[in-house]
Amino acid sequence: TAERTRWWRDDRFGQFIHFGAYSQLQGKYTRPDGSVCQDAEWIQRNCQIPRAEYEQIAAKFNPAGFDANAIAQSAKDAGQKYVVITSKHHEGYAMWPTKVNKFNLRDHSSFDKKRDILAELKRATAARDVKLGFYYSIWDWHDPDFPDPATFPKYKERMYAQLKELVDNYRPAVLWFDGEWSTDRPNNPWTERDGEELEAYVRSLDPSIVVNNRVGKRRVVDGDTGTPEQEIPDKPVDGQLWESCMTLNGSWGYTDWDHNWKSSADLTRKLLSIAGRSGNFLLNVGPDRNGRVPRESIDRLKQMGQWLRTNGQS
Ligand code: FUL
Repeated sequence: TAERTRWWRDDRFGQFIHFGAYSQLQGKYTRPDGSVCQDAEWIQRNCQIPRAEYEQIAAKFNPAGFDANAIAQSAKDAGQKYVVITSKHHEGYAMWPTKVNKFNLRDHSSFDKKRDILAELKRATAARDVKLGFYYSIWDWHDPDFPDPATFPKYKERMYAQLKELVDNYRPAVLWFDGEWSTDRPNNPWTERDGEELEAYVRSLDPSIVVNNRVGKRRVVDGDTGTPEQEIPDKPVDGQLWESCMTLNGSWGYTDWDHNWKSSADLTRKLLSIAGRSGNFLLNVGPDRNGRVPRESIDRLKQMGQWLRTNGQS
């Protein structure tokens, strides 16, 4: 762990990116009766969008404005040393041209078939000496084999195959798992054993990848790093590396209605307080349906970077 996490412990500050088919809705779903339901990356579940309709929405997804260079540069300017983007969130939609299924940005979208945004981001970050990692949700709302204990092993095989694609094709520095707490499998939850197996599998693919504790049951022995969410822990767990992930407003995925932005002074104080407790800060942006990061987010990152440079912290 010590060797593997050296860069991660030095770097302290990263950029989280929540981007998926849910971004197409920009936080709003109009029900057949005309009423509007609001949510972000959880919109499919929380607004009970029928599966077929969600698939139609995903088929329209065309983030032509996604600009990997602008994103990597925004991280660089902010003093962020790594970027972690959602490769697949709970909705099950893969953001790279996976061969495992068709529910992905190449085969199920209106996007340019020649583009691969993870490959673009890999190139753009590498060119700026910024590391790239992937969020990957174990919980999958789209795969019919996920909730059923009898078929779960088939799902698991596909998940393993997708992870191998991600590692082989993009050499990520981090794998940030999530959704191990799925409520779709109450009697057959993701077990300690499942987590240990998955972690061992990732190590076998590439032992240098930093893995978070949501790979398993969030015990200190699971993965390399703890994952407090939307909070700065008073008393970090003794001996555990940790990373607070946080939103810039109140949402992970893009919405056109959440204007509850934290100030850059507040964010800078949070970064300092986290770093002072030997933690990392993973600060989130959510690109819109076109792939563009909101101006409010870019401004805040820029201001944080300016403060860090002026005060000799970057
Ligand atoms: C949670 C997820 O359910 C949220 O959508 C988000 O991705 C957050 C970072 O982790 O578990």
